[in-house]
Amino acid sequence: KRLILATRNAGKITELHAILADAGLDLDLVGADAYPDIPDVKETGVTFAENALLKAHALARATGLPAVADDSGLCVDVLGGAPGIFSARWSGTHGDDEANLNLLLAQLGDIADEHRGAYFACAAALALPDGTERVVEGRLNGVLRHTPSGTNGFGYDPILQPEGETRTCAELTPAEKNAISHRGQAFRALVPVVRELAG
Ligand code: ITT
Repeated sequence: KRLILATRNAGKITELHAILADAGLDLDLVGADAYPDIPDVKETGVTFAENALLKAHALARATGLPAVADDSGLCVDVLGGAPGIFSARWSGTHGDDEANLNLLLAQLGDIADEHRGAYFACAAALALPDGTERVVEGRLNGVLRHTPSGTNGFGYDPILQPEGETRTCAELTPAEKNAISHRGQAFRALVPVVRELAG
């Protein structure tokens, strides 16, 4: 049985394969890139959950198969939660991880460590072709470094140091990151729901 991963973000796809396999989900996972004719949905929601549901529904409707989607981002305390749902295009160029990260670091300047709190958030949504939907969320708290460090992961991983860690997310192994991450938490919570409704 097939489950569509309604994302074109390569970093997410790698992590989702590992998270879902480790959770014992025995479905044939197919990324949105396998359906190049299905246009990207406009992310018009104002929350991670709304946007995750929009993406999951678009793929489920167009393929006739169950679909899961991830909407995620980095929420910075002193920026009132920004970039939040705009994390992928903070610099103006969608998916330019390096430009997004550098702009954010410039905006924070030399603000002291005690004011550099931030968290990653992830909404994991499941949609079925008949319109059934479920969504769960995960969160990883941390502080933002002054300079990037580490080469694993993607996006803002080189600057987010999780609470209780001395390394950034990009210095953790993939398994270490998935064990504590916003995405790991959200998708592990979604697995029993996928089994029940789409397994
Ligand atoms: P899809 O919509 O195709 O899934 P996207 O990259 O546009 O891909 P989002 O709108 O959910 O997805 O944006 C997520 C952005 O948030 C992502 O590009 C990163 O910049 C950041 N982000 C999310 N999870 C992250 C993680 O685990 N580590 C680092 N950055 C992350």
